[in-house]
Formats: sequence, structure tokens, C-alpha cells
Amino acid sequence: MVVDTSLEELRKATLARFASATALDELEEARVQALGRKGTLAAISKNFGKLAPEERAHTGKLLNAVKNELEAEYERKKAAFEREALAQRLSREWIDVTLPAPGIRPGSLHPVTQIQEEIEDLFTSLGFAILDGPEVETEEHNFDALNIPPTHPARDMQDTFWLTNGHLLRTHTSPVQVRGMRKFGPPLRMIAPGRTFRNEEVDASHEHTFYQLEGMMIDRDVSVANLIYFMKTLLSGVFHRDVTVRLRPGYFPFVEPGFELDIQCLICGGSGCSVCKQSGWVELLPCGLIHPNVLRLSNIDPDEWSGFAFGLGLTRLAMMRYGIDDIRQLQGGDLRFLNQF
Ligand code: FA5
Repeated sequence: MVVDTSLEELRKATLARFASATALDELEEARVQALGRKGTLAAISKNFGKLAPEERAHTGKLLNAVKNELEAEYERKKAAFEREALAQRLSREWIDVTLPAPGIRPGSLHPVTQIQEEIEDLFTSLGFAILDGPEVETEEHNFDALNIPPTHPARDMQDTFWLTNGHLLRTHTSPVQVRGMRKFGPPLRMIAPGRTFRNEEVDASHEHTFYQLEGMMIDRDVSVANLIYFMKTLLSGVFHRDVTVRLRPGYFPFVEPGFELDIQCLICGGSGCSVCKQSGWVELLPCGLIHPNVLRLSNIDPDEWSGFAFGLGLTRLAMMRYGIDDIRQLQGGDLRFLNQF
């Protein structure tokens, strides 16, 4: 009977410890103390031999029942702890696979490309084709065919990167005019955006590598009035607001008359800064009526056809549009800068 009492006490105490265990190791400790090889149940079992034979069957059954009950309760509680631990881990590691992957952010178009595409849309809506030309050009396309023969001083206006094979990096997009005229003939409406190169000092408004956008229209009776209409359409399409411009005579051997269309500096509002070289004006859009020699050199009869051409400084236009006060920022590839656009 003493054994019975001890078993009942062990049973109650162990169930209570199992119930109050708050973690797996506490539960395990209670199990070892009650059911382990050196535990209480083992100690009680040692007295089994001292029992009277008639008591043994009864006490043996009781002992097994207590052992089975405690083991079952231990397993149940242990499984509950494990389920809880798994649930916690899963909630920590849970991911929504339908969310966009973090870390990969979509890129965006460079500000110069954005403006280029807007101008392309505008001019295609006006019936202009978009042409492309090579960055490595022949001397003939870059100069001679534009009415700038070898000895002409105008060659010095554009510091040129010459290649060892006699070719050059195009100094402007105007050679695409020549390619367009020779390939398609008149009437012709074309624009040609692209990269251009000049061997000159870099500063806030000059790069050695920059973008221009050439434009050309050849038809019957094209006049300065047509030219001005298209230039105004171009600027209002880009700025969506009034900008102050001035038109002054400009010399380019491939146009006659030639003009410089300047824009009042949008960085300083005209008061003078490093971008406009303290003048308040930025050279942006040289233009003019195509020189008869240029038409002739590309097999177009100037008595029948006339036209206008312009050579927009696309990189400078991006500076004016976005208020960028140093051209070098547009070339640097710094994502902290580019992400703003
Ligand atoms: C020309 O390149 C002529 N081909 C433009 C032209 C075409 C005139 C058709 C008439 C008819 P200019 O050298 O001025 O012209 O350059 C044109 C524009 O390119 C300039 O107004 C300026 O906005 C830009 N530009 C010139 N040099 C640089 C430079 N180093 N860095 C950034 N932009 C420049």
C-alpha cells in the first residue's frame, strides 16, 4: 500500500510538472526525474520485490498504468511544443511568392533618351522619318558634302577626333542629312538623333561626347516661315510652357541664311551662371535654309527644291528642361542622380 501511495504521488506531481512546463527542456527534465533510468519510478520499482506475492499483481498493474499515462502525457505535451515551435518558425519564414521580388528594381530611361523619344513622337506625328547614321564617319559625309571643303576654315569650328584610317568620329549629326538626301531624295522630312564627339575642353556646358538631334525638311517652296513654325512647335512640345528665345544670325557653311536660336538660360533665369557663361543665353538650336551647294552635292536640284535644317543640342536641352547645372552629371552614370528622372 505504501507503494500505491508513492505511485499516486508521483503521478500527480509529474502531471502537474508536465502541465506547468513552458518549454521543451522543462518538460524533458520532469520526464527524466520521473521516468528516467535513475528516476522516481525506477526507485519505486526497486521495492517491488519486497511486496507480498498477492500484492504484486495489483501493484505491477498500477505501476504500468502510471508509467503509460505519464509517457502518453509527456508525448502529447512534447508534440504540442514541437507544433508550436514549427508554427513560429513558419510564421518567421513566411513569404508571399506573389509579391514582386525585392532587390531588383526596374530601371528607367536616361533623361536624354526621354526627351529624344518625346521629340521623335512629335516629329513622326508631323510626317518626319527617324534616320540613323554611323558614329564613325567619312570626312566626305561629315564635312565635304556639307559644303566644308578641306581648306575651309569652318573645319576648325569643330575640333575633330581623327582616326588613323582617315575617318573621324562624327562632330555633329549633320552627315545623316547627306545620307538621307542620297538615299531617299526629295521631298524629304527626317530627323536623326545621335551621339556626337568633339575634342574640346570639358566644362559645365561642354562635353567631348554629347547628343544632337538633326532635322531636315526638303520640299518645294520651303521658307524661313516654315523653319520658324517647326522650331516653335519643337520648343513648345518639349517645355510645355513659354520660354524666351532669341534668333540671331549664325554662320554654318551648310545653310544660307543661317540662324542661332538661343534659349534664355533656365538654370539662372537669365541673370548669368556657369552654364550660360554669365551671358543669360544658351545656344541650343542652330538652323537655317539648306545651302544650294549642299543640295547639289547630294544630287538635288536647288532650283526645284528648297529646305530647312536644324541641329538641336539634345544634351543641353535636357539640362534646360530638368534644371541640371552641370553637363557632366548626365554622363557620369551615377544612379543617385539618374534615379531622379
Ligand atoms: C552644329 O553642330 C551644326 N551641325 C548644327 C546645324 C545643323 C546648323 C543644321 C544648321 C543646320 P554647333 O556646333 O553649334 O552646330 O552645335 C549644335 C548644338 O550642339 C549647340 O547649339 C549645342 O547645343 C550643342 N553642342 C555643341 N558642342 C557641344 C558640347 N561640346 N557639349 C554639349 N553640347 C554641345
